Amino acid sequence: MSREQTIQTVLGLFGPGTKVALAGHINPDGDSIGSMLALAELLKARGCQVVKLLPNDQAVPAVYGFMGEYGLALDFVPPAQYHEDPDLFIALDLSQSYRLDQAGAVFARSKKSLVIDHHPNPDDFSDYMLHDETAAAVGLLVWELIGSSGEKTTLAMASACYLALLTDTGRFSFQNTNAQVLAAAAEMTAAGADPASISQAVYDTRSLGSLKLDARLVERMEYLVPDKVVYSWVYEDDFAELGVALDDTESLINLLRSVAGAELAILLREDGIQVRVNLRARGSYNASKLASDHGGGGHQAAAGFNFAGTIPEAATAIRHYLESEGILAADSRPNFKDSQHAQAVSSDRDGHNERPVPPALSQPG
Ligand SMILES: [Mn+2]
Repeated sequence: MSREQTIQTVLGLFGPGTKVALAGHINPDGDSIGSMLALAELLKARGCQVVKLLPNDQAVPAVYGFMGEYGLALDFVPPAQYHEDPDLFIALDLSQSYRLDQAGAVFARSKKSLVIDHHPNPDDFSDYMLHDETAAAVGLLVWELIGSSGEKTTLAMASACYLALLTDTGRFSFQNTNAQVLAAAAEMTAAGADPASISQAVYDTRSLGSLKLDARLVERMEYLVPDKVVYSWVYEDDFAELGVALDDTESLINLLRSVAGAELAILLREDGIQVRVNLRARGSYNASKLASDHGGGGHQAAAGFNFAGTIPEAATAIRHYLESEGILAADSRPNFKDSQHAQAVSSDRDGHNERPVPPALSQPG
C-alpha cells in the first residue's frame, strides 16, 4: 500500500460519532503528549468522540502543562477511570504493546486498533498501522494526517505538533533533524506555533532542585570505556532530597551525551530493586541493539531497558556486553578504584565530604 493509500485508510477510520481512545507510552514525553493533543484536535474536527488516556495513574509531566494556553484540553484520563469500549483505539509513539501499561486493558476491549509510530522493528499487534521509522517524531506523522485530512489547521494543532518535533529532535539538534523536519517546523510556525514560547516553556523553566540533580550527575560521571562510553547514575534518594519529579530526567541524559567524543552515553537511574538504563548513541553505535539484547527497545540513537539489580551490577553487565561486542578492548578497562580515589581527593580539597561514595564497581574476574 502506498503512503497516500495508508494515510487515506487511516483518515477513513475517523468517521463522525466514532468513539476513539488515544494513548501514548509509559513515561510520556513531548512527542507522545504532543501527538495525542494534535490528533485529538483532528478527531474532534472530524466529529469523533475522543478520550485521551494516560498509560497509568501517573499525571502528565507538569512541564507540558503550558500546552493548555494554546486552547488544548489537558484532560488526560487514567485507564482505571475509563470504562467504555471504544470503536477505535489509537496507540501513539510505541512499537510494543507493553508500553501501553494499564491502557492495554482498554486496547484489548476496543473494536479496532491503530498504531502510529516511528520506532524500528515494530511488533504487529494492531489492526492498522501508520509506521515510518524515518519520521523524526510521531508528531510529524500526525501533522501529515492533518494536512491530508482537508480539515482546517489550527494554532492548537500546530503548537502540539511543534512540541512533538522540538522534543524528539532535541531542539533540532539530533541526527534525525533534516530538511523535512525543518520544513515541517516552518509550516507549523506559519500555522501559528510560537517557537520561542514553546522552547522556553519546555527547556528554560528548570527548578533549582533539577539543576542541582544535574550537578550530582556531572560529579559522578565516569568513562565506562575510555574516551568512548560515558556513564553516570542517580539514586532514588537524589530525587527525594532535591524535590525533583522522577519524570524530570531528560536533561540528565542530554548532559551525558554532550561529552566530547562520547559515542555512547549511559544514564543509570535507581528505580526500586531495578535500574532504569537510558542510552544515547552517536556515530555508528547502535544503542537499540544493546537495549533489545537486554529486553528493552528504542532507536539506534536513543534506547533503554530495565536491569534487575544494582547500579554497579548494571554498569558491570553493560561493560561486559561492550567487551563482548569488541567496543571495549580488554586492556583498556578503566581502573575504577583509581577514579574513585581521584574523586575522593578532589572532594576533600573542596571541603565536601558529605557526598555519598560512588558504588564500587566489581572488577570482572
Ligand atoms: Mn517519538
